[in-house]
Amino acid sequence: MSGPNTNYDPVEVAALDPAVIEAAVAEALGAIESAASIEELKAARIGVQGERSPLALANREIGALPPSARAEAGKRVGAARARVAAALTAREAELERERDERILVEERADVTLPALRRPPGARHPVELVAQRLVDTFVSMGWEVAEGPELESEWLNFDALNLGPDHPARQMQDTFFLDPVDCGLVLRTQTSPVQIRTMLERQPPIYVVAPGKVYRTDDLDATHTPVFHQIECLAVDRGLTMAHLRGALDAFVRAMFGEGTRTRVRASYFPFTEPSMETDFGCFVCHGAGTSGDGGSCRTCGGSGWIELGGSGMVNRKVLRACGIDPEVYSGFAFGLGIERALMLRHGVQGMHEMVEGDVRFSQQFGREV
Ligand code: FA5
Repeated sequence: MSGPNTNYDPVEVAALDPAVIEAAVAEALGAIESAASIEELKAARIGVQGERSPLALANREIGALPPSARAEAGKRVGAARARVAAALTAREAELERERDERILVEERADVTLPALRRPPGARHPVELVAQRLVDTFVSMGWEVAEGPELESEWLNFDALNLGPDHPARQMQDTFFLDPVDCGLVLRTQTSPVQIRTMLERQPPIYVVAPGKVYRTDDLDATHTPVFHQIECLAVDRGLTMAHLRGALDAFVRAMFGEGTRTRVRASYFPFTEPSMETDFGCFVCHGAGTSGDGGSCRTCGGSGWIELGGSGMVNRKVLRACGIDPEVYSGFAFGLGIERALMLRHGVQGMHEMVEGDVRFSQQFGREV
């Protein structure tokens, strides 16, 4: 910057020459206009407004002018800088608008595109119905008991009073483990959980045991080689057949509703005495036993009834074998097929649908049965 000089002629200061200032403004406006992005405009701003820009340098020269000349020079430089500043602001707004429009186009979300969401999973309806059965008993104060699927032959048969010659022990019913004399089977029923429970606990006993069981049955409308049962066992003072009927009725009502047709008939199980079988009315032929073409109903085999489960008063021999005095305590037990319960509750026409694993079958039930 030049020093103060009273004889100074502003016209002779090149930086303040109106033509030079006009040229600096024109150059600045050109640089601003040609900035094609906000980043380029930032770089241009340093060149036209920064400390070393022509107009900033001209501004510094004003202080060296005689006082009489400063006002006019100041106005000229100020006006020039204001034009440049206004052009910067306008170009900046323009570039920001362009950028926003571009982002809106580039980042547009197509809300009509099909969603890639995975459908939520759900448990198999057999599991759901088992849970509902368990809940029915738990709500009456019963506890849940468990046993292994690979069971000792002794617990699956002998302890339940199924002697070595009982037909259920034959190879056609039971999956034995190799070698056959290893004493292990895939359990054919949940009844061994009765024995496990009575060996572990003292009466009063009220337990419910759901689980998977295995038999060498062929797959047909009402049978599958792998199925589920739910076992209920009560041992207490003074329990009678009336309590058993009451528990069965409460269970059937809670599970299938008031109008369900069931019947009990005398039966035989070595571990209960007396024993009963509970059947429900066939939901395909509605008890008629015949199909539409006049033949016998394939679902119930023509009887009009489908077996739901067995039951009875716990055999005194079984109580004694488990260390429970039958003179003091009595007990009742029942074991029901869960797939059959699902058939009855939801009118499922055959066992195939339940075991084939087609997700369309399960989807009909959702998360609750
Ligand atoms: C028993 O398994 C006895 N443990 C039940 C029991 C428990 C009796 C407690 C007395 C006291 P059963 O073999 O009848 O009984 O089988 C019980 C139920 O399992 C049958 O009524 C039926 O609903 C179901 N079930 C039997 N076999 C199959 C199969 N292959 N597929 C599907 N469900 C079956």
